[in-house]
Amino acid sequence: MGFMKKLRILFCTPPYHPYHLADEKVYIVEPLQFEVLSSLLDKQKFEIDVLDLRLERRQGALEKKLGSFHPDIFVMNCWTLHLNLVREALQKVKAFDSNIMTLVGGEHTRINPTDLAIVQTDLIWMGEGYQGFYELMNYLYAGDSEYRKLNGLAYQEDGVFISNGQTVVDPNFDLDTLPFPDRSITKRYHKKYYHLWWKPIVAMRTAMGCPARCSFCNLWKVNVGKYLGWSPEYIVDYLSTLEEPYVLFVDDHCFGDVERSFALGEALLKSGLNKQYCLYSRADTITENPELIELWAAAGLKRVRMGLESYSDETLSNMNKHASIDHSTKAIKILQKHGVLTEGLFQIGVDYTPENFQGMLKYIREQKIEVPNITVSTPMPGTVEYTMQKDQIIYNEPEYFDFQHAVMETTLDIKTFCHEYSMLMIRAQRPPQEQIRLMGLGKFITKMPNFWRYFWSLRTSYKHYLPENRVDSGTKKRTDLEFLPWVKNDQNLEPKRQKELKTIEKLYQTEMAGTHS
Ligand code: B12
Ligand code: SF4
Repeated sequence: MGFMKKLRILFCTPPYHPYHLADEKVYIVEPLQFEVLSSLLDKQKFEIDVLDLRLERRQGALEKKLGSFHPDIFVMNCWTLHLNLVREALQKVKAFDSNIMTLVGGEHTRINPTDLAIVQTDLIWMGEGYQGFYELMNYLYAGDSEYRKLNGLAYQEDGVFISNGQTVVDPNFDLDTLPFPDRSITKRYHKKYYHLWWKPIVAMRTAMGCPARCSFCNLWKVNVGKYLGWSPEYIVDYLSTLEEPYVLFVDDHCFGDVERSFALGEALLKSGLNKQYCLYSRADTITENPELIELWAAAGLKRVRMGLESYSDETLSNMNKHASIDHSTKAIKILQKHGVLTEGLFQIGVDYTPENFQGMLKYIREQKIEVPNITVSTPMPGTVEYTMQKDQIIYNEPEYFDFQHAVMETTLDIKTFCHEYSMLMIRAQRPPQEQIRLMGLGKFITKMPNFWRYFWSLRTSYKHYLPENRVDSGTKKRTDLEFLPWVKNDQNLEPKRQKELKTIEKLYQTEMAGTHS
């Protein structure tokens, strides 16, 4: 196809699903992935708009936007829990106008692209978009079929999907040459984005990947397991362009390269930006580098989202966490010493008994963890745990994969499990007077009711476990979807690329077979 005028691209986020428990009650953060993709495009050729369906919750919002903007290309991102929502949106788009080209990428298409190999999808992107997306769009603009050769792309042709395999960022690629994320496309939503009581908040990525290898996580698998980051100068330059007082660094492990972390801390301190930062970090990095926290606290670090996972060393070891309860406890103390809040990320097991719930509560209370964030251990597609436990999954509809539903049989009956889970969240909260001190009275009054609604929703979530949704129910699902065959394009590949694809496939192993079709 050849386009003479500007191509209209509509980027669309999936909405929250009624089953998603940590939804707008807790956070809505900007779709950084679209800002990144937009930044790569030539605005002489493309007209871009964004529809954030987490904010535009009125019935028919998508259809209305399709009518007013009428895109040439409709782009969505898809995580595992979004699969059905994305499929539904694509069906709507094609029903509105079958000529609109549909393109999907994101976390789930990196892991299990075949789950979107449906008639309504034209193109699937697998992996990071920093390299390749620009070429893809330029080829489409020029009506040049050469786009079919791009790494990272799967395209529908003659009733099959032809896949060129996942793309990875070249480790020699200088990330600092990339333009800043294009926040002009989300401008009308900026004041509406928040994370807990921080509003308005901006999201920034300073690094990709993680040097650790936890069995329940697949974030370390991006870019063939390498940790890649932007320079402190680039990060500070971008932050200087932003008005928002709060910044969420979305990196999987922001302190993954300790030397860089010190340099970044220094640069932030020197910059005098006067912003408040929240980031993700492993506990052992903090324990081993307490001066890093001292430096960062001086630069504005206020909150660390730390994967503490459990109160038991045995469980941590089973998760291949390579960190102990001793690390967790020491890291919490270091953060507290410097006035940085610990957002402790924990997982409860489906085998939990009342004693286990008590054990976790005891640990959280003893450590005085300011922001306990407790999820349900879930074998996510693409992880080692998934490979080991996939036969035990009894609820495999994508909506359940939000880390807040038990996708495997629970030891307790499900109603008791949800009750215990909800009570744990409630009991783990710090006393109101302390919370008022942490977030201020105004925020406490406006935000707390939502948080309590969220805790309460955990209690009633047992209602989501419908018998007909069980794998063994014999119910036939989603008969309205037609899946197409998936063919790997391994013609004329350079030896380097062949080797890369083999390594990627090994990393993901059986997951590539498709889990949710
Ligand atoms: C920030 C964040 C959020 C924000 C939302 C941000 C957003 N963009 O919408 C908030 C805090 C709201 C959030 C909530 C949740 N999150 Co979250 N979140 C993240 C986090 C930390 C960073 C995402 C991000 O912005 N990355 C930076 C951007 C630039 O990278 P990216 O999204 O990967 O995009 C790149 C490529 O993937 C690609 N790409 C992406 N989309 C597309 C589309 C096309 C067409 C193309 C070509 C390319 C492309 O291009 C980009 C540049 O290379 C990730 C961890 C991670 N590393 O991804 C988890 C993550 C995405 N979250 C996850 C989950 C499970 C959740 C929650 C369920 C957690 C919970 N229980 O509350 C909820 C679900 C909310 C919902 N219902 O949608 C999981 C998803 C797992 C999976 N396999 O699907 C992740 C991967 C974390 C994890 N532990 O594994 N999250
Ligand atoms: S430390 Fe965090 S990001 Fe790194 S592999 Fe483990 S869970 Fe994933």
